[in-house]
Amino acid sequence: MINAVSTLDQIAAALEPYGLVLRGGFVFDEANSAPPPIEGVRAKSVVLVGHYGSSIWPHFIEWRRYRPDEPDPLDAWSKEVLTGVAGKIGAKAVFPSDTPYLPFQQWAKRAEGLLASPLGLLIHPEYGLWHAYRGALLFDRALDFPGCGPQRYPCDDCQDKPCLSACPVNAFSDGRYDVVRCRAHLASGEGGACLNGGCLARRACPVGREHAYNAPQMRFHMNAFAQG
Ligand code: B12
Ligand code: SF4
Ligand code: SF4
Repeated sequence: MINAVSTLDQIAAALEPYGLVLRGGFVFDEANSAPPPIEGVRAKSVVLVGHYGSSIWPHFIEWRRYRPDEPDPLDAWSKEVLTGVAGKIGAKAVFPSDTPYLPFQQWAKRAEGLLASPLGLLIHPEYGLWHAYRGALLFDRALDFPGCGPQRYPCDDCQDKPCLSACPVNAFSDGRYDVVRCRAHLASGEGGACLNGGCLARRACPVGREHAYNAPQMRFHMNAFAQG
């Protein structure tokens, strides 16, 4: 195995100017098999890249000033940044919106030891529900990652589970997320609180509230989702 520390340090340094962070990684095995070969090369390791809170926002907004007409601006920004970083370190960048969908949440569980909240989003013990993935770097070699055990799972200690009762149309009532009901509410003219301030179920979670996205980022994601 190749010692990954210098590679990981290199990636972290390359991501830092964009407010992006390393979100762990692992060597593929039977439990988490590699995606099909890309350009004839099968990946051996994966490193996840994302953000906590609004760390990317000022960098993305600055970039967007010069690309006001980009149809999927956050995806386009992520692709530009990560493809550049991947080229410098001999990796291949892949993205959450690539189809067929790559199992980003399964990878993230393994890479950072997170578990899913009742909403479907992975919950982080410090940042709560306020984090996401912007891409992943695939390597054709086995990197030697520092170990990552399971993290504390905040939902175990959360008696009242306010996330499950905060949605005005009970989109999480049957143990699953009713996306049709959610989108109908957003389109009904009654969903202003969600569209402008963010999903009320997500906002009801007490964990990592101080890392909730800023207002423009909240509106951006909700409007992109509502139009999606
Ligand atoms: C399709 C999709 C959706 C669909 C369907 C989700 C679903 N039922 O699976 C819709 C459009 C509903 C959706 C909505 C949202 N999504 Co979405 N979505 C995806 C996407 C592109 C593919 C999911 C998939 O099928 N993967 C393929 C399978 C094989 O991979 P997987 O890891 O096994 O998939 C897991 C998920 O499907 C998950 N899951 C099951 N039910 C639900 C329900 C929800 C709400 C979510 C988020 C996940 C989820 O369980 C699977 C097993 O771990 C992923 C990115 C990705 N490539 O994974 C983002 C992703 C799961 N979404 C994400 C987010 C943030 C959202 C939104 C909050 C968007 C927003 N507004 O910001 C919303 C939630 C709605 C709301 N009210 O706010 C994040 C989750 C980050 C995290 N902290 O866990 C991801 C990882 C994208 C990213 N860039 O980080 N999403
Ligand atoms: S409100 Fe409680 S159960 Fe819901 S996501 Fe937050 S910690 Fe987990
Ligand atoms: S965005 Fe609003 S309607 Fe949709 S799940 Fe969240 S709280 Fe419910």
